[in-house]
Amino acid sequence: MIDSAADSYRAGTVAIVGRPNVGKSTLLNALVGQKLSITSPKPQTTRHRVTGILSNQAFQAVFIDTPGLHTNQPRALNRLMNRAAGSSMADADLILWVVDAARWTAEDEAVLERVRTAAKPCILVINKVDRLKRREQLLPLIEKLAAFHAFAAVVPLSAQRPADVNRLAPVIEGLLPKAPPLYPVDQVTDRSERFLAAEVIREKLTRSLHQELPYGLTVEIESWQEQSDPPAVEIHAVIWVERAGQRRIVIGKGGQVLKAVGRAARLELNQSLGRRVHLELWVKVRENWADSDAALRALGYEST
Ligand SMILES: Nc1nc2c(ncn2[C@@H]2O[C@H](COP(=O)(O)OP(=O)(O)OP(=O)(O)O)[C@@H](O)[C@H]2O)c(=O)[nH]1
Ligand SMILES: [Mg+2]
Repeated sequence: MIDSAADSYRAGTVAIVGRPNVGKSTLLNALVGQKLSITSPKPQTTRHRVTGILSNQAFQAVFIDTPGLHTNQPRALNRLMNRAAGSSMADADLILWVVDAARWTAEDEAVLERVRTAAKPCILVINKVDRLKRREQLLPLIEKLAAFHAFAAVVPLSAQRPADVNRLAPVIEGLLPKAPPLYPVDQVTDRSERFLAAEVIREKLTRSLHQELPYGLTVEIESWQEQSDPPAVEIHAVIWVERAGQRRIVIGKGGQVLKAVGRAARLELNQSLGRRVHLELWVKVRENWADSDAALRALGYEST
C-alpha cells in the first residue's frame, strides 16, 4: 500500500531533455522499468512527448521523454519536435539534461543555453560513461559545464546499467516538491496502446532502414479490432512515406523488409500488449507530409 497522503510525499514532473541520440529514451525506459519510448542508434528517433510514471512509497516522478533538441532543420516536423521539448522543459518541476560523455557538439551548447534560461532545478546526467576508457576523462566536461550553470546534481552513468540508474532515482526524489501524486500510483504512462503500437512499428522501421529514410516516414494506426476468446487484437497500420521510391525500399525485394519489420513489431507487441497481435502493414505515399502542419495534425502529431 502506498501512503500517498503522507505529508512527506513528493511528486512532480521531470523533463528529460538533450540533443538527439544522447540516450534520453533509454534512460526513461530504465527509470520506469518498462519499454515505453522507442530507441535507436539514429538521431531524432523520438518525435513526441512520452510520459513515464515512477511511483513508490515515498515519491512519484512523472518523467517526460522529449524529442532531441536540434538545430538547422527547417521542416514543420522539426519545429514541432523542438517545440514539444521546449514546452516540456517550461512546464516541468525538474529538468534532467542528458549529455553524451564521449561527444560534445554545438547542439549540446544550444541546449545548455536553454537549460540556463529555464531557471529551474536541473540534474546534469552524463550518459554513456561505459564508452570512456578512464573515468577521469569526465573531469574536463564536468568542470566546463559546472562553470556555466549551478546544477542541482551531476550524475555520470550508463543508462544501460540498472545499478547506475538506481543511483539516480534518490537524487531525483530529493529534488521533487512535496505534493500528493499527480497520477494514480498504478499508472505507468498517459499514452494509449494505439500510440505505443504505432511507435513500436516506427522503431522497427527506423532500425531496419538506412540513411535518410527513417526521417521521411511516419506510422498511422488505421484500425484496431479487439477480439475475445482467446483475447487478441487485429491492428491495421499505414506506413506513410514521401515518395514512390521510398515505398519500394520500405517494402524491399519480394516484400522482405516489410515482412521482417512486421514480424519484429508483432513479437514485441504480443509481449507488451499481453495478448495475441495480428498486424497488417501497408505502405502509402503522401508527399511532403513532414512539411505541412495540417498533414502533421492529421497524422497524429500534437502541436504544442
Ligand atoms: N554505449 C551506450 N549506448 C547507449 C547508452 N544509452 C543509450 N545508448 C544508445 O544510444 C542510442 C540512442 O539512444 P536513445 O535512447 O534512442 O537516444 P535519445 O536521446 O532518446 O535520441 P532521440 O530520441 O533521437 O533524441 C541507442 O543506440 C542506445 O542504445 C549507454 O549508456 N551506453
Ligand atoms: Mg528518444
